[in-house]
Amino acid sequence: MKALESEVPDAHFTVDKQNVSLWPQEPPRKTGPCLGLGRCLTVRAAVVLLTLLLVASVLLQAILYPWFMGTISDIKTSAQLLQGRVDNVSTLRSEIKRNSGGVEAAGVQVQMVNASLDHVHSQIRRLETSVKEADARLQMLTSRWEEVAKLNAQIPELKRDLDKASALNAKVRELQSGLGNISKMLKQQNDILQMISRGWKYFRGNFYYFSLIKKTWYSAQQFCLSRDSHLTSVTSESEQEFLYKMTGGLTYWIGLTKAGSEGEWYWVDDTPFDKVQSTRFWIPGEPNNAENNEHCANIKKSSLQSWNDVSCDNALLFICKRPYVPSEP
Ligand SMILES: [Ca+2]
Repeated sequence: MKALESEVPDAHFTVDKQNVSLWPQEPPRKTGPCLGLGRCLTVRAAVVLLTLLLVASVLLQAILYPWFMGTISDIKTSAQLLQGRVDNVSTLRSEIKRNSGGVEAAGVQVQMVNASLDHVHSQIRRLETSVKEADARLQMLTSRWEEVAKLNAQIPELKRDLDKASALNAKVRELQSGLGNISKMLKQQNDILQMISRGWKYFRGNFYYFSLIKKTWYSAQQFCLSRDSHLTSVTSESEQEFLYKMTGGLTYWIGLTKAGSEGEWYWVDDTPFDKVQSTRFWIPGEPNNAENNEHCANIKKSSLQSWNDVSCDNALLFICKRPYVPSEP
């Protein structure tokens, strides 16, 4: 029995200063001797095995714990580093986001700038076109200006020519006027010559016809009317002188008459009768209205005082008078 007790291993040992006991301190309760030798051996082997396993486990723990702890610490450190990197990555991402926003904004600005540049380019092209047009116009104006300058240089010469032409024109007008006057005078002379050729005398704007036959005063007036004239009136001393000189002492009817014995003397061609002036043309003592029947006047003498009143029924030579009216050219 004692040999068996000494073969029982000590179930008490120390790990990490802790007392480890596989069973209580007290020695196992003494049981009765093994019921069988085989069965007792099996129990002991199991105990040993368990003990070995336990020891191995403790040893493993003792060896592996620090390693695990180190590994965990490394892992923690690595995790912290990773966390730091992750943080850095998110910071970078947010920065990238921010930057990408900026880049987008910059892209928009670049597009705007490009659009502005396009606009500026189109304006520059337009300006270039305008400048070309202006240049062309300027060239045209310059050429025209040169033409104007040439014409301007010719102006004094043209002015002199114009003055000459003007003077010539005035002379031509003068000559034309002279020619017109000459033409008129020729026409007048022609008219006068024609009348003279028909037996009329011309004196100061009037034609006078001295008849060759005798008629009563009324018939003589009718004759004169048929020749666009009247028996003559006497309106001035010079006319009176012309007439009495032309009569040559013969008696001629003149156009002086009165309406009845009480009537006033009047000229048959409607010339106003100047009673005062006419006083000098009567033969002294005339008009005497002999027998109250002398209502027509004649030129009886070749002198200024030549008029006499006689009966209108007498047959006498007569003088027609017709004012000269220039015929239209
Ligand atoms: Ca008389």
